Amino acid sequence: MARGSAVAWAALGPLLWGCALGLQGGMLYPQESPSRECKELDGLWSFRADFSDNRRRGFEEQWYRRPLWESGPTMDMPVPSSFNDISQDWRLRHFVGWVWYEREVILPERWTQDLRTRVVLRIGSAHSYAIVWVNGVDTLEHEGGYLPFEADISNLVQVGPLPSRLRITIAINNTLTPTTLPPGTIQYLTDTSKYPKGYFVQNTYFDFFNYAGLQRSVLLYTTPTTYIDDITVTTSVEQDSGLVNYQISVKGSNLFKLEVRLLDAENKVVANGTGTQGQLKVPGVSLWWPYLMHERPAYLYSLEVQLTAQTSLGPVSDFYTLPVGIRTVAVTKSQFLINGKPFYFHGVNKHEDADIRGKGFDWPLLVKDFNLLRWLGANAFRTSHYPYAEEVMQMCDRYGIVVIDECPGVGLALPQFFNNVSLHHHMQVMEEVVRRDKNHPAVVMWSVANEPASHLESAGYYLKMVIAHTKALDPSRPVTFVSNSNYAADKGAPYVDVICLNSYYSWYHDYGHLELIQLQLATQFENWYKKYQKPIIQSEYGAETIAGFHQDPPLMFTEEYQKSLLEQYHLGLDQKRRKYVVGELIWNFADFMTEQSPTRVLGNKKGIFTRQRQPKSAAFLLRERYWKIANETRYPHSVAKAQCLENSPFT
Ligand code: BDP
Repeated sequence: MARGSAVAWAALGPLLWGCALGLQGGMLYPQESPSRECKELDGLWSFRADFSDNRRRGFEEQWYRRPLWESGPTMDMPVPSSFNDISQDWRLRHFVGWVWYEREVILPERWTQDLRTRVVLRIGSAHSYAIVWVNGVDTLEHEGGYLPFEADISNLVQVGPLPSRLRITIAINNTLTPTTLPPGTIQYLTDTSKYPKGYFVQNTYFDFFNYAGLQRSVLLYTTPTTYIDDITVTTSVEQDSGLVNYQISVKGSNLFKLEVRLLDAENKVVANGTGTQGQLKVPGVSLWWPYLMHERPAYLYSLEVQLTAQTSLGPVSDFYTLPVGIRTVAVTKSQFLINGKPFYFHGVNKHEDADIRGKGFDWPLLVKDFNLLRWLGANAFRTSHYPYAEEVMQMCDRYGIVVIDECPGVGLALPQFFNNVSLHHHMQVMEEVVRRDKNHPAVVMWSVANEPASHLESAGYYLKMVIAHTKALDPSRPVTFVSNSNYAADKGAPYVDVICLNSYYSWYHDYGHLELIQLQLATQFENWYKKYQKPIIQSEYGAETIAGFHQDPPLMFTEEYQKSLLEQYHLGLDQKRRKYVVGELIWNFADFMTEQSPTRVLGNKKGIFTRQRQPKSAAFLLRERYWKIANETRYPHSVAKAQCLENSPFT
């Protein structure tokens, strides 16, 4: 596709699932419907870390065979949560190896007696490698910590006289190796004058704490035995009509009928169709617009899919409803277009991170964060540096927060990490990310990595392959990775659609010299644009700031320094903003936990909010800027401005 003209991804048609390396089946978010039931297994689980020298006692003694308490002492562990900050045991906080979770559950009789019911066990995420047993039977394994996986356990629950009591055991290993994503290394320290025999440490090459455990919900859900396995939707716009292309995969039988209806936000049917694929036309469409870009942002239709099928045991029906936002995404050599209008990313980078729960999903935190994003006037974030919980993505669709969806390709810092095994795994992870998030209108771009050592030749080939694979999986969205390399040395940039750059002027070098920021930023932008002629996003910038530290004239680590650094960046960004710079994402939304080191004071403090989500002075500065930019870039201009003022209780 020639550069220079707008590349409109949405027009390229449905996803090419033939390109997948080996994923079986879809990963539709579990939902209740007339044909489906869900049973959440959140709450207290029994937990035991395997502190044995080789960390393998659990396997040697087969802890999955009997209730966990019979194998030794267990503790209560909340799910979802990281296990690290829950107890008073320092060994558990830093634990590397296998931990064991267990929970008993009683199933309703209708789940076990009706053989037209399919029972599925789904784990929202388990960081990083997981093995699952049901009643002692090896059921499921999964590698990778930030994506869901599931197994059909019907044949385990629908046998025997009293099968409805289930014991679910999950062993999780948080060790990171050169072929995991993120990668890591285990270093044995062999100097016996300093370290006991067998002493090792986990080295990571990224800047967040390697929280682990069952960090997202675990649940059981049912479908009929012939069921809607997957739905893929892409959208485009033709004059004032929206076009919704759908593709549905059905499993369990070939004898079925599919009916689809598209409903608007008032539950009025606006289009319908039949069969496994088709196109729905919506005249007078209400488009999905980002927050603050339009007077009616985040408009969602509902795609109702109804399946009726014949099975050997009689007829079954299945119902699934998918929220659909109709919008287009396109990139020119200097713009990022949503619905054909220039979109400027004014937002944040986040982490899944909070006191006590670590990376555990938490509803109050979710809603608080979205209220803060709205308050800030942020219209976008990047899922730095791994895919976030599905509930977060759903909120983005509903609130109009645009997402750059990043996979856990972070810490690819050493040459040995660019090997064939890692490449294959990385491609598979992209398949899992795309499979899970492909239908979210909020997701406008995939990011395959953060700050890989992209100056290496091997990294160039590796990134080329991962990006090409992601584009083949989803031709409907642009693809990027986030670089901190020099423009002349970077080997991955030729393959991306948008250049994303991290730079820390006056922080990691030229400490304290705020006066250099504008010059250095201008040089950065000009060099990259001259070489690649692609739109650029400043994907990270920021300064470490301890809330409550003050100094004027500004000194590093104070709130005044963070504000001044931001101001200088903003002056630099404004020089290029209407030319080819299409976004700015602050590092970071909130303070977050990292490994201990002499350069981190109880974690990374570059948040504009504290870890407890209280604003530092910079939050007010950023808020003023984001609302100002929103007022300049909104569509249609007159209506939306009034709306914005109404919506903001603080202006
Ligand atoms: C960037 C990384 C990010 C770090 C940040 C920092 O992408 O993960 O947390 O630096 O040092 O290079 O604060």
